[in-house]
Amino acid sequence: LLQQQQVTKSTKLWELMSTYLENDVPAIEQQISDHMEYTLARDRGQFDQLGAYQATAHSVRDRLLEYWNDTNFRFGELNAKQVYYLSIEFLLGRTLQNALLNLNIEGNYAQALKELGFNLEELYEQELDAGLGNGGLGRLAACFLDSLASQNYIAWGYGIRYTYGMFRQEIFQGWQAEIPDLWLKFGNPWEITRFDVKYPVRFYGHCNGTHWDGGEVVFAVANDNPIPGFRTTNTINLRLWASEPMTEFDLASFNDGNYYKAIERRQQAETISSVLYPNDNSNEGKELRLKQQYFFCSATLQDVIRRFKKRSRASQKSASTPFQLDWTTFSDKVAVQLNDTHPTISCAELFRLLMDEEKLGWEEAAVIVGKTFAYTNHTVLPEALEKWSLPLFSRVLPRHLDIIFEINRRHMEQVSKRYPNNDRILRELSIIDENGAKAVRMAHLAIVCSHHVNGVAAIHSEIIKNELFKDFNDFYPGKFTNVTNGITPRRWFLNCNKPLVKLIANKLGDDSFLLNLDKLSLLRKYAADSAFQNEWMNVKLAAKKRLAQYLREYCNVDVDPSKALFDVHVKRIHEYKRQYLNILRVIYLYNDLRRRAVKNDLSNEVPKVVIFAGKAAPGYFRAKLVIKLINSVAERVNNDRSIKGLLKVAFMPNYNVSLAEVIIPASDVSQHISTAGTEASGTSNMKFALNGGLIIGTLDGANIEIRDEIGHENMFIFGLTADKVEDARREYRLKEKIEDSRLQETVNLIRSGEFGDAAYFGELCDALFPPKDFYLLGADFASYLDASKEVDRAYSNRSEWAKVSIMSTAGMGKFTSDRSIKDYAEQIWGVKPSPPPKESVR
Ligand code: B1H
Repeated sequence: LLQQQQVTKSTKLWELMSTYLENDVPAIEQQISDHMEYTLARDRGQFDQLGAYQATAHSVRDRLLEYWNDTNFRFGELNAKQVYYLSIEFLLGRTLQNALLNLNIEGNYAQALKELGFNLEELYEQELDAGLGNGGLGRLAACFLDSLASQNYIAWGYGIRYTYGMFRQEIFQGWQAEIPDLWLKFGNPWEITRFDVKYPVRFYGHCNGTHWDGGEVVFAVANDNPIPGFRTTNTINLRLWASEPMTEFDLASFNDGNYYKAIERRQQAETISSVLYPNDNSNEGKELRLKQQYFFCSATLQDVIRRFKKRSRASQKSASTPFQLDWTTFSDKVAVQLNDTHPTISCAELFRLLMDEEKLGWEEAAVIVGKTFAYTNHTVLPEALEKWSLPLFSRVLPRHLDIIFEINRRHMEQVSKRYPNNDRILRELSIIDENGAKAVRMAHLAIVCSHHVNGVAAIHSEIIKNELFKDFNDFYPGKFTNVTNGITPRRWFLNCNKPLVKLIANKLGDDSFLLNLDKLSLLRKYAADSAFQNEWMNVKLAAKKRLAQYLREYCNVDVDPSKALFDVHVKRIHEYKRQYLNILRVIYLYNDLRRRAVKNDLSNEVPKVVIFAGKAAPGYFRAKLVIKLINSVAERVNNDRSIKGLLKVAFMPNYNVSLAEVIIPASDVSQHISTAGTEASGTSNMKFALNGGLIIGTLDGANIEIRDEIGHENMFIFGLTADKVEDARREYRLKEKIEDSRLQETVNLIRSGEFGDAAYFGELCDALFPPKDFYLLGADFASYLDASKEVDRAYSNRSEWAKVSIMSTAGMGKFTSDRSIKDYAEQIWGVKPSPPPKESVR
């Protein structure tokens, strides 16, 4: 399909293209003006902010393309093992500032735009977020791309170019409303559509042995997004596939006189890459979702194989013997990382391509598959583990179901050899779930086909090994491992908190900690230095002032940032993340304030604003109810003059990457309070602590490792530990009522209609009573209130607070995604960095 075009070699062209754009201010001005005139066709000398942003973006894109082309050329020449990171989500956020900072040209751009009459900071606000992900999983993929590029790995990302990303959240009368995300409405200057790079992908049809035919075929078209490394020219590619109808007319329909139907079919093709499924940590089992998964996996593997062949051929060019493709070298050249089970169908697809298209035998193909894939698990919540019913699967992907059956037959053979006459273990380890309606268990397929399986934080990896996949861990000793998540300090430190980065760079002598985050530990020796504490707290105050403005503008909430404690709880709304526990605490604190107000006992009270943000999956009623409750409580609390403004509550609409970049630097304390054993890792905990925010949290996910790094005394830890959770549940089920009087009082207040809508909130109240309360809010409530009180106490001592804040930042070295990527590279992929040659580092 990729038609080989006649290639013309032009020395002149090569010379012209080998010169790079200058980065001095006049050159930048000229290029921005050229793009305004020639790319955007704007009136001379008259531009609005959007036009200025777009022209600026195009000029930055030109620079990215230079590096990106050089990088791809170098990857081809090296012909070394390349990492492919497959993810159904990449939550990139905005690109302009990140690109300017990574290329180290932000200052000159600011200057050039100033000369042209614009303010670069304002132009940043014109860019719409690329919200092609739900939450932590998608943002992790984006951070990993930054670290792969910055550390000079040979790597590409692959995913889907959704026409509509994560929905925009608006709040109407306290309720969440979902609005389509038109992120492409002004075009996207950061992508390059590769009309010539497209692959056919088949669905449905019938299968005769290895011959799969009929059904419908769509094209996957490549859209490339350059990902620049930080202070390196290594610029990797994120290739996102868009679906397109096949160009041939559907002749059958056409000849039937059904022209309309033929067009309709074409539209169906576009549907595949049209919208991101907005569920975090839950699986719907929808046909279109399975098609999305296969669509991007099939296109990706066809592309990877094409590249493997091309590079193999090129590297053997000089040999005298005729070219013979050596498939046994495939896994020396290709490492595929599966970001959760969403891309797992690619294991079966590689089997299919190798056997049906390339005519390899099963054994040969199996060896290649087994050395190519590795799988990252991100959740132990049962509702999130992907299963596809057999009837659905066999209809959409008949050939793949046959392949999976054969993988499973051989796998079951191995299992019975090892555990003769053990039905329990056969059932447990089978890829096919036969308890109830039969289904394909994607995690089991991923485990069987991968050489490594990892969890995303130490405790999570232990739970996987000892509970969720215990029998697999016994069956495959050494396959399971841990790679603790990380975040990129470029976006989550330099981009979002330049004043703090500057302050630290001044103290430590340079900003090399941005590529070597362990160096932050050198800050520990200044933690008690009162002059430094002062500067530190002033940086925090400036960030809080900025957020206070947002609170006024978007939430109509007025707070004094120099007095109020900013208490932040931002993440997807989910029962296991326990925003409900937090709002129960807020209600308790409010009621307590009212009581004390009557007694004139409000002195020494720490004023605080409790800030919530996060989206609920559109079909997750209870999560939406929690949003409504938060807004109802805010309405009541913020308007009660008796408490003298000592407590404010805000729900900030439409939490996304850009809003996170404003909130995170401004947080005094943030909430990471999942029921122990449920949050695989969490990554916002790392972002807050890196920016000097204190953490109140349970011993769950990465909180545990954060505590190990920054010290127990520098965190507010509360609640049950994971090993106590099961017993606590059992105990609670036997109880007859809520025993904690403070919780009972709080529930009564909601039931009394204090916050309106008592009928709605009844459901939430009921959920706390035994034998319910699966997420153990009741069991943790008392210790949560204690921890909250301890936060207030600590905040009253400015110097003590500053010290803990500095110690938090100082302890975050481990949680850079650079370290995570290095762990993957060494433990799982077997690859090393390949820095570009010195002369190309400009
Ligand atoms: C995480 C998901 C997830 N784990 C299914 N699982 C999805 C599952 O659309 N779906 O079907 C979408 C997302 N997301 C998160 O991954 C974990 O909850 C976090 O604890 C973790 O930090 C993050 C990155 O590893």
